[in-house]
Amino acid sequence: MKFLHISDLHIGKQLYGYSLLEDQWYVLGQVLDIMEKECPDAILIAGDIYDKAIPGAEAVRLFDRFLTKASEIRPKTAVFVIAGNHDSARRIDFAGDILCREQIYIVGTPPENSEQNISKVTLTDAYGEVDVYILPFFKPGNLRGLFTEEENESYVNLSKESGRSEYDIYFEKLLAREKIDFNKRNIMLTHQFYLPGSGTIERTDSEIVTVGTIDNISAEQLSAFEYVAMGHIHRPQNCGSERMRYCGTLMPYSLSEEKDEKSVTMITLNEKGTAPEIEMIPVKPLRGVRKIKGTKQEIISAAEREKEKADDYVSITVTDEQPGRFVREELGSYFSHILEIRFENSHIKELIGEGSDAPLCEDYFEMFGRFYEMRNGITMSEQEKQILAHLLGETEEEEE
Ligand SMILES: [Mn+2]
Repeated sequence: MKFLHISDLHIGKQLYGYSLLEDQWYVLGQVLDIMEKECPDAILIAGDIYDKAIPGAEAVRLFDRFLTKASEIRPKTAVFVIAGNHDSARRIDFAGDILCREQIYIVGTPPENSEQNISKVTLTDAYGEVDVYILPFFKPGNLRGLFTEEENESYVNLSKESGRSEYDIYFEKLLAREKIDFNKRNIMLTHQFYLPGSGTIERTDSEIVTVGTIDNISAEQLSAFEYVAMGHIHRPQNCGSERMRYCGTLMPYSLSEEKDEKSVTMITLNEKGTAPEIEMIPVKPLRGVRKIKGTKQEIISAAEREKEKADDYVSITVTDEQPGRFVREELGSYFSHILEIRFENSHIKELIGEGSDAPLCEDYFEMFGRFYEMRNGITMSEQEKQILAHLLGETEEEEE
């Protein structure tokens, strides 16, 4: 049985104010092509469908289009979708009971009371049955209704005494309620912060990072599953084992992902007891995300040589001592998607000190002056100072 695994679509996300919808459709189009070519039995979408709990209309339309196209592919591919921490669980649940008739299994809300279990769908191939567990993102508070008051109290105490996170303990209790048949092959689709037994996880700047280890879960709790399709971490990587994997995003969502190779993970399950075959199928972004540094002339010469990269999302650091006043306008004719322009020269180093933060000052006029110098590498002109003084005067009046 063959599965594709993707996650963290973050449809509707913006990068420094640029809409990424066109880029997102471009990579989702490649996913549809891979589905056509590889004919998987199912695609697993491991959470963070949207970037926000209330996504924009265009974002919803884009995912609707993807599901429609996916459902038209023959032979039929089952689609499994869970909510991530960025999604609204209840909104993701919309029309779930109807969609499952099309073999689109969307689960937003984790089990909430003692009657409910983790959603499960059983698929069959020549080697027998595969149970797919569909567990959307949960916080410990979402699972309290599954247990008695005394149990909940004891779990919280256990967390305090043992130093294990409440997430880790609640996940253990959640799994223990399921009657998982490990004579069969089992798949888990999940969106939590799992950590491997040893080693670490490589994070990126496009995830929301929580402080410390408040939300981590030991991935070893899932070691008896044939494959665990994880979402949440944006850089593709295994979580302690080949069979537990964060597939990562389909495209870079921060400058820290400049060198990431994005892909769709393909999993082939054979007979129970044999290791699954794992393959990464590369996905190319419509536009790259990259950092550029040099003098204006160096940057422009490189841009002229590499015209095909003119539409990349770029963070540019200009190192000229006298960069001039219209750097953004000048570079704007070579790059269509400038994320930011930074300056680095002796003047700025003197201002902020090598490797130290700029000193705080109380005076708004002086503070803005420093900011201006840092951004532009030159001081304000007399006319600009007058404009600033006028604006500061206005805001002071408003505050009163
Ligand atoms: Mn995410």
